[in-house]
Amino acid sequence: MDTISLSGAPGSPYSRKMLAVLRYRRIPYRLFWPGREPADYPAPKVRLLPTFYLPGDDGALTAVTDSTPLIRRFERDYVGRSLRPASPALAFLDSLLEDYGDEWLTKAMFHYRWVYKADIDQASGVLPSWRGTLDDDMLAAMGKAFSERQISRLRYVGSNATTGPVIEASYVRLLDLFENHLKRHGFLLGGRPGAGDFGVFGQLTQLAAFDPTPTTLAARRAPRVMAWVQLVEDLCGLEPVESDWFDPANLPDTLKAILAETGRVYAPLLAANAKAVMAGAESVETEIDGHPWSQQPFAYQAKCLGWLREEYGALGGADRALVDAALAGTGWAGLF
Ligand SMILES: N[C@@H](CCC(=O)N[C@@H](CS)C(=O)NCC(=O)O)C(=O)O
Repeated sequence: MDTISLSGAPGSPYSRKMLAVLRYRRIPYRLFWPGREPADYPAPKVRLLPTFYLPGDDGALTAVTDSTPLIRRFERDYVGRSLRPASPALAFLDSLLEDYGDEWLTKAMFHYRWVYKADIDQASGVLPSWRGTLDDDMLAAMGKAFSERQISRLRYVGSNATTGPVIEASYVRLLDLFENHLKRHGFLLGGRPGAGDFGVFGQLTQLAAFDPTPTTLAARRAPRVMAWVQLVEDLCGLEPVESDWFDPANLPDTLKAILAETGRVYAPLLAANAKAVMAGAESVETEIDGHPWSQQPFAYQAKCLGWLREEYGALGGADRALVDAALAGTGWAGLF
């Protein structure tokens, strides 16, 4: 099996997501710290972490980003230990959960890290130190430059004085709901992890295991979630079987409650964002969880909704009915 090369960093949720995927799938990899890639490696179109270096159509190495399609590509390229349920209905719910982790929970991750002083201070010291050896002056200067840049980007994830309380309340609800689910089940969709677990895991490696403010919340209310994050980091020893997946006709209430939470916050954002992108509007103005929400439109998330709609549209009648039943009464109803 070829060894896959990637660059990534410990403070990048999507790097942690993909490293955990590679370990679980037992795909051999070589990780480079950003800036330490071999000199002849190609540069990606957009510098994002992680970046994978994979053979293109002509066999030459190309730089590829975006974790969700990469997970799908590895599903095709490597057999066994699949992240995707065979049931199309369950696979759709898996996609929904992955997207929620990647695109909604990341708001909480970025928000807590770059709004609270304790979190800013810790990140400003630790994150630049991943780049290599730095003396005190250099570290202080890099920490300051890095945090100023990231704080100026809070608007991209939609964290501001109006939305902050909505983001925080939704993180706390997720902790409680996931904690409750983990009393009976090892993963979101049963006894084996799906892509959605890794999407949620990536963000939780920061929220529940690094940044002090959200990690303290997790420690107080969700010990099982903290333990889960530690376990999912390396699932190479898990031996999954097909029957580990939930029966989509018989989903536990604890999962339905998590799906309802994703529909409560992420579904209205996706709908309003897609409208704003289509209309070329300057900002997304909507209501989430009964509170005003205002942020700049995000073209990528309009694509996310497009992909989810495509997957839903490809479901057969019986699978569609199962998905509709799982999402009935949540904010997702009517979006597909
Ligand atoms: N959709 C991408 C998102 C990747 C992403 O946003 N990565 C962040 C770090 S976790 C990044 O590299 N941001 C650019 C920067 O910080 O300059 C994926 O799933 O891989």
